[in-house]
Amino acid sequence: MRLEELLQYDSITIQCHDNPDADAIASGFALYWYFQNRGKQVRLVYAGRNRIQKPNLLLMVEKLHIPIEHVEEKGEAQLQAASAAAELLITVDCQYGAGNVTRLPARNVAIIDHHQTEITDVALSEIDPHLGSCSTLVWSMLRDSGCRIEDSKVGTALYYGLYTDTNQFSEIFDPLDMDMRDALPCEKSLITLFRNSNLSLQEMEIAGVAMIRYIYNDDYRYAIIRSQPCDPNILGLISDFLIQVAEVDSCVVYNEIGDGYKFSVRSCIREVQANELASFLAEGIGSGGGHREKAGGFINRALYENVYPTLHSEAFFSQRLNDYFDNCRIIYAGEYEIDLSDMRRYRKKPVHAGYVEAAHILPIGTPVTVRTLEGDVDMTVEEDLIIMIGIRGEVYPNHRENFEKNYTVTGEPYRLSGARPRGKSGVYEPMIHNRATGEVMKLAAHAGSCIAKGGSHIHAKELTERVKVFTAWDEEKYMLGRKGDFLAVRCDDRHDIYVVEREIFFETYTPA
Ligand SMILES: [Mn+2]
Repeated sequence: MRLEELLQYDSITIQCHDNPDADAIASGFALYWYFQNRGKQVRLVYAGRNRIQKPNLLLMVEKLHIPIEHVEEKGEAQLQAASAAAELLITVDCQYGAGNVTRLPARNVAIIDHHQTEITDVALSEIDPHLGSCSTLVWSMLRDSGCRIEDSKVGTALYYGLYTDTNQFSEIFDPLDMDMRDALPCEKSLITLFRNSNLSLQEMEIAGVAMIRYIYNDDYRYAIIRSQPCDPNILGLISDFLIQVAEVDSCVVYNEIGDGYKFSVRSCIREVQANELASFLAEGIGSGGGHREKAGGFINRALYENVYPTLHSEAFFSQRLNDYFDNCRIIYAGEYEIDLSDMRRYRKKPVHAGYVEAAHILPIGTPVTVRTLEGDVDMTVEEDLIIMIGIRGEVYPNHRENFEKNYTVTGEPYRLSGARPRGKSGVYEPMIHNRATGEVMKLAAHAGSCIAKGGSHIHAKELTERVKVFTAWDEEKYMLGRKGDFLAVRCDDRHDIYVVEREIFFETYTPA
């Protein structure tokens, strides 16, 4: 759905979920601003028994002049008036008809949300559960409709919406979220103010009580804490505290919220990457991700109850963590003696790739970040830096000598194909950010085509379990292999061990 489609209506009511949080308020506020600037009659409302009372939200509303109104449930007439007069009702950060939002009467309905899709019968819907915040979704819709956010009040609101929904950005993982964080005009002093009015005394007590009871596994040195219902930021607070305990190498802190479980993950050992553990915990029943040390996620109640109808949540998290540690082999490639007896020989096919000679597009010494669906890759432009774009749009640095040995330049322009689609918004194209100037360019637009010379031989076998490989060239970060992926080792270097994703493997290698 595009925002322009909603311009056919002249009077519009925007509704946040009940007990609105910063993300819902920010999303609603940005839409309010958009429609008001286009001459529409707009209202921004929320319903439910409780008025906004968290100090940070009260400050946000006051300092950013957000015209949000509370419509009370008991005043049926008022409820009717709030939306019935409007031609269109838009629910933000929630889905019309779902349990966390009071159903207001409406002539036409639209949904803009970033939770798992729950309501499927509303045609005017934009739901993208990949995103860390609904603010990001609204921001990208505004951008797609050619609208630039120059108003720093709106910018600050959206920034704070993402900030609070991703535990102060520590649990951010989608590239669009990072794009918004970097692009918005934002009054940082206000963020500081909001951030330090985040907890009520009651919530401090909840955090304290939560820390008295924990599950600890001394084989795997993990801890789990379940907290009473509280603002999700408190999960981050508790887990930041818990991970500092000497006996704890990784931890999960979670609580129950209306439609599922929200959790934070922390790790302080290289064998467990918090983002990978978070996505493992939520696999098939939600979403999770973040950074190596800090991550988080969400588990959808309906999906959970489908898969684990009788399991209570403490048991779920313990079992899932045990499964995570039990069923995984760790390979330190530098010292690992690989057994070739059950591996087959394969040869690299002459696959197409893209390459960018970095020094041709930016001055030598420029710090750059290449942003892809898989994450950010930082590099510095050097004379011989070649940035490669693989068959799935994945990006990695190479050096001229290695490049010339392994690839033939075709002389044709490069066309990005095969990149992984990302939700409804389609493909996220790799972008190169000049960190010195803030300039952003599409990487593929500057790429030429090349073909792998092929011929290089490897031994490989299909994985029957999860494997983490610390390659010989990166001992800090592992490559994860799942069942069905391939473990590979170069024939001419028994310590050059790595993992190739199943699909990429078949596209790249052929039996020798
Ligand atoms: Mn949200």
